[in-house]
Amino acid sequence: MYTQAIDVGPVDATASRSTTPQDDEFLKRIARDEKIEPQDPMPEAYRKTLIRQISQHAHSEVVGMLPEGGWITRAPSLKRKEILLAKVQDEGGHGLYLYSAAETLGVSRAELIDALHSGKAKYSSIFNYETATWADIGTIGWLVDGAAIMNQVPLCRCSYGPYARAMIRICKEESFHQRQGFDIVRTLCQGTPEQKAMAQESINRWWWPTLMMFGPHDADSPHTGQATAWGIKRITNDDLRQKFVDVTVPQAEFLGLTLPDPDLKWNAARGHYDIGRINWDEFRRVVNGDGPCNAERMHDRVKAFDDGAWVRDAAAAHAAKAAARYATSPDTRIAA
Ligand code: BYC
Repeated sequence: MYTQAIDVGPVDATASRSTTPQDDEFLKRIARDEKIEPQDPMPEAYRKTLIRQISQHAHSEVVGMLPEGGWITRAPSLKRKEILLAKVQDEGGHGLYLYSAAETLGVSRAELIDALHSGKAKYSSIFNYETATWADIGTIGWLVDGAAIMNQVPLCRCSYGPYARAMIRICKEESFHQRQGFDIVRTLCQGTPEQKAMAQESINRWWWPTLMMFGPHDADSPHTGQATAWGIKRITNDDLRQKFVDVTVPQAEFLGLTLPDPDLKWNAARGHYDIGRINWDEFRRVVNGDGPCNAERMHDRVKAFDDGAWVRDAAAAHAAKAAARYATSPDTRIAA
């Protein structure tokens, strides 16, 4: 449904100022679209920007397991339960690849998780909304994963090698997630009038928060200019949001659903859909901790982390024992 091959165009590294010969060489590599690897020299600000974005992304994947996880036991059939279980596990896996990618920049996982739990680090605003009905699971797959793919496919071309490579597998899995969500919504739309109404009510609640996932308008985005010049972001927030709207409107029409925006209309001159005004006050409230489910999500995440302490302790003890065995007798390596 979504291409894995969005054309991202060349990087315009001229927007970056180089202050040292080393920075100069770095910017030339960015302009040549070379991948920057962990051992390569890089400006400190580039490293920090990547840690910020990759760790926020990792946190979003892990917190994103919570709104859907609560529906695993309530999915309407064994098949739907199996699919949802696999999807939620995939999100956990995405978090792990992304934490690993962030660690290559010299930050520890413990520091990153601490920043999430203390409220210092952000995660996507979208996961602070309630999953009140089964239709919300379909809507998350169709709209939220759909928006995520639109944002993440260009990240497969990001200038930092470990992030770009992690995104390739993540995007393939997200495509499956998007299709399973669309399939749930389509099934509801072809069901009873009550089921279709449930789907419509869900879309009404999720449409605007989904558009907020792409971040503030380009003019109000403090990071887009530099991140684009460094080849981290390859397409801006507004351009990605527009691409998402343009592919999603026909899908909603196909399903017989309406999108809750009276100003949504095709603009033939632009060759795109126009949309109404996004409620940025709501966005800021949710990002700053005052959304419908922020407190609940953070409580559940910290509890899950604390409840899992014994698993981490056991894994660390096992690894230490295996390393000690291997140090005295390298033949034990395979058994370890
Ligand atoms: N929510 O200058 P900007 C998933 C923050 S997981 C919260 O545009 P940037 C899934 C932004 O961090 C989806 N905060 O920043 C998982 C910055 O704050 P700081 C997650 C937001 O970084 C499970 C400030 O606003 N995807 O799909 O250039 C189940 C200024 O913004 C948001 C990713 O993380 C937001 N929506 O661009 C299902 C993708 N938007 O750090 C699905 C990777 C903005 O200055 N990340 N902010 O305090 C990105 O592409 C970019 O980081 C963003 C923001 C487009 C999100």
